[in-house]
Amino acid sequence: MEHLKIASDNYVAFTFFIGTMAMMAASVFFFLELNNTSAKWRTSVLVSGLITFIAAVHYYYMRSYNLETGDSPTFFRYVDWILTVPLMCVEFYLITKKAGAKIALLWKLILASLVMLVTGYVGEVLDRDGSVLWGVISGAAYFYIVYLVWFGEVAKLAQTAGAQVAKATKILGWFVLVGWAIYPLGYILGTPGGLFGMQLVSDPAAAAHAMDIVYNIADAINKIGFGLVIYALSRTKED
Ligand SMILES: *C/C=C(C)/C=C/C=C(C)/C=C/C1=C(C)CCCC1(C)C
Repeated sequence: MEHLKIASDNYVAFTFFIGTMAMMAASVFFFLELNNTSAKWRTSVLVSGLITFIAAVHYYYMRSYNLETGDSPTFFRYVDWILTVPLMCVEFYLITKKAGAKIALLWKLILASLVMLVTGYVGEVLDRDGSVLWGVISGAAYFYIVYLVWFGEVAKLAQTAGAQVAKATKILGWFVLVGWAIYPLGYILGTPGGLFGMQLVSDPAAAAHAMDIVYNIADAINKIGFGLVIYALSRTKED
């Protein structure tokens, strides 16, 4: 078997490796902490662990795929997102459930996230020439999620769910508004349509590398950060 060497300036491979380790470590942490988590928050912390665990398995594959082929593991990337982003919607539902969140709200969030991801995949893989249009549709679905979390049902329910849930929802809202906004930046760097026709990186290989690095950083921030906010909420004492 050929031995694959990683050049010290290969930041794509580096972020895939560190992403894999970070997701694994976070999963072990969330799963082991379940034992001393109160029953009320156990499912939420479990879901945090599932999100990073699913990502850890995908990162393990993406890391070796990228190392062996030099290509972007776009397919694995989207399979990961299509599983983990809806689980993040489940987190919003679980923490606002006590305040009366209905299953319909969960479906709204999941449906919007699926529209966001499927159109993103179409723009990245199936119709790259139309990447701007698909990115705009994806962005609209993204802003709908931002709206629900900041001003819509999620925000309103969180207000009546106690100070701690309200605070956690606010922080998660920042993750959605700022942390998730890193992804469209990766998309703009890596797709031929660029930013409404303006290409920021013209060399296709460099563009793909930039996209992978940006996505890897965003995943680490959002998946682990999101889980830690839920974990912190599970440690608060109140109602
Ligand atoms: C753990 C993975 C997460 C939180 C992934 C989130 C992904 C997004 C918020 C992606 C959004 C996109 C747009 C808003 C427009 C361009 C296409 C996407 C799919 C990159």
